[in-house]
Amino acid sequence: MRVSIRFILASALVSAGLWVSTGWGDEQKTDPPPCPGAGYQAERCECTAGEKCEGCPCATCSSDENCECIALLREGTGKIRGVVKNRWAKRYPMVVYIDRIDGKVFAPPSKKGSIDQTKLTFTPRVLPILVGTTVEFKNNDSVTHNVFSPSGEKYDLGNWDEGQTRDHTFEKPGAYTQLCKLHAEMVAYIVVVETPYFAKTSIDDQSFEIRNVPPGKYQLRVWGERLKKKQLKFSQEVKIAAGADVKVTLKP
Ligand SMILES: [Cu+2]
Repeated sequence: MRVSIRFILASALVSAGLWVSTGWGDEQKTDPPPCPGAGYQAERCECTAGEKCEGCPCATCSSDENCECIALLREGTGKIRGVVKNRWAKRYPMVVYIDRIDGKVFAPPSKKGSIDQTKLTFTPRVLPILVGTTVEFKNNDSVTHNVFSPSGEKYDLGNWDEGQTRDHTFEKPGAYTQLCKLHAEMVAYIVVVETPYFAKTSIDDQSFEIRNVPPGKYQLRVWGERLKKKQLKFSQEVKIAAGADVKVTLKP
């Protein structure tokens, strides 16, 4: 049971009025107080300064970029953890996702996805999003950049200089190769999926984790920029029960 000591301790501190915020950017990081309401499980996640933490209904991030906050595993859901065994997963992140859930359409998040351009590189290289999500393309380089994609419904957002941004909303699922007409070496991939249940693999150990999956039987799929057509058709069934922590090995 991971409704951990940290949770209990934090609850006790909050109810005793002893919670002291040190600012999360301080050297001694202190967990923010958990959301009120029982049955939540504390998990770490990354988030953006000043915004609500993804997956957490009450925690707001501090002024630090990419600070950590507590995300919460929603009650009655399960977690899928695992690794992707494929040689390319050691070089490029892959996206593991629940393909689709019949009869279910998910509202896109109000929070935009983000791709930055610095040092003639798109960051991140791979961005998985839920269909309908708007992505903000930044330019934090001292040179002009362009953003276009030859994939799917195609887009060309034009050229712009440092400090400006452009938005694009992805209305159809699929993998969009993201290029810059001014710098042929620049590439990124936006992977638009039909459920919010997706994760990116780590280059270090090829692991991934998908949280807050409602109970059910699903098909897990894998996208990778170097995977061949046949490999992209790979799928593996996974069954989730409330509170489950399911471990899988995927070999596309
Ligand atoms: Cu460019």
